[in-house]
Amino acid sequence: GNQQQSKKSEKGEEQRQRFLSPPLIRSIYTADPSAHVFDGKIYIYPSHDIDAGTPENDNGEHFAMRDYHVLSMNDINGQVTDHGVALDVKDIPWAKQQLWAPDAAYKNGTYYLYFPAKDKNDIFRIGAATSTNPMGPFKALKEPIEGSYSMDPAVFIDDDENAYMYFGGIWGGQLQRWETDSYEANGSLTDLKQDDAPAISCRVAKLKANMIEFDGPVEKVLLVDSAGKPILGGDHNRRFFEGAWMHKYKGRYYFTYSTGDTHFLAYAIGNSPIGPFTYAGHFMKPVQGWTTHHSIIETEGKWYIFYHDTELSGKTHLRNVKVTELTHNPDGTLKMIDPFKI
Ligand code: FUB
Repeated sequence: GNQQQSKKSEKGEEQRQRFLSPPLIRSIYTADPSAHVFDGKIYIYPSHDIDAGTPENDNGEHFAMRDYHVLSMNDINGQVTDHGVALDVKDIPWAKQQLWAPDAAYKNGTYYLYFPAKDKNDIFRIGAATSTNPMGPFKALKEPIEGSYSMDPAVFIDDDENAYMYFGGIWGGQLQRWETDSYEANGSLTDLKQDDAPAISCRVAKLKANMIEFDGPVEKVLLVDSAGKPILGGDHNRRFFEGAWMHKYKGRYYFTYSTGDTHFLAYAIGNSPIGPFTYAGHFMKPVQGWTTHHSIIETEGKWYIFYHDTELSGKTHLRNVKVTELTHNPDGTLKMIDPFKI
C-alpha cells in the first residue's frame, strides 16, 4: 500500500513538472513580458534578468536588472529574435538601479518604452524613452515622468486614442509608501497592515498627447466585489499586488493583475478605462517561481497571454518568458489557465 502511494505521489510530481508552454528564449533570462503588435509583427518588452549576486529579500533587491532587450516574432508561432541591448541603466540620467517590468507604446511614428527604476535616492520612478524603431535603441528622457512613482507601468491606448498608464505595486514596488501622495521613507516594507481597510489601489493616469507627461492627477483604480464593496487589504487572494494590464474585449475593460504573495493572476471588469472594476476571478494558477507577470494581446483573431516562470533556472530572480492562448468564454469570463499540464 505504502509503496503504491509513494509511486502515485512520484507520478504526481512528474506530472506537475510538465509545463503548459516552453520558454520563448533560452539564451538570456527574461521576465515581465509586455507584448504588442506593431505593424503586424509581435514585439515583446521584457525585463532582462541577471544574477547580480544580491541576496534575496522581501524588497526584491535580488531583481537587480541593468538593461532591456526587445524580442520579436513574425507571428505567434514564429522564431524569437533577441535584438540586443535597447536601453542600459548607464544611459538613463536619473536612474541608479533595478530596471524592472517595462511596457511600450506607439504613436505618430515614435515608439515609447516605459520603465521603472530606482532613482539616486532609491525611490522607484517611471521613466520614458523613445525610438523610431520598435526594437530600439531607445533614448531615455533626462527626468522620470513627473508625478510618477512605484513600478510596473502598463500603457493602454483606447479606441478614441486616449492613452492611460496603469502603475504601482506593493512590497518591493513601494506603492504602500505613497498613500498620501508623497513618499514615506520609513513606511512599511510590505503593505499597510490594515486587513479590514480597502486594499492599496493600483494607480492610473491619463497621458497627454505627447505620451511622456501625465494629463491631470494620478487616480486610484477602484476594485470592488460583486456587491460593490472595496476589496480589502487582508484579502490576499483577490487584492491588487502588482503587474497591471488592460485589454478591451467586446466594449468592456478588463483590468488584470497579479495577487503577488498568493501568486494568482486575477481580473476585474469595468465600463471605463479608469474603473471602477468589479472583481471577476482568477484566470491563471500559480506558476513555478514566486512571481508571474503578464500581458495580453490579440493577433490573427486569437488572444494570447505572455507570462513568465522559472523553468530554465529554478531560481526566483532568473525567469523565462512564455506565451499561451487566452480564452474569453461566451459570457465574458476568462477561462482558467493552468501553467502546468496535468
Ligand atoms: O521583475 C521585477 C519585478 O518582479 C516586477 O516589476 C514585478 O512585476 C515582478 O515580476
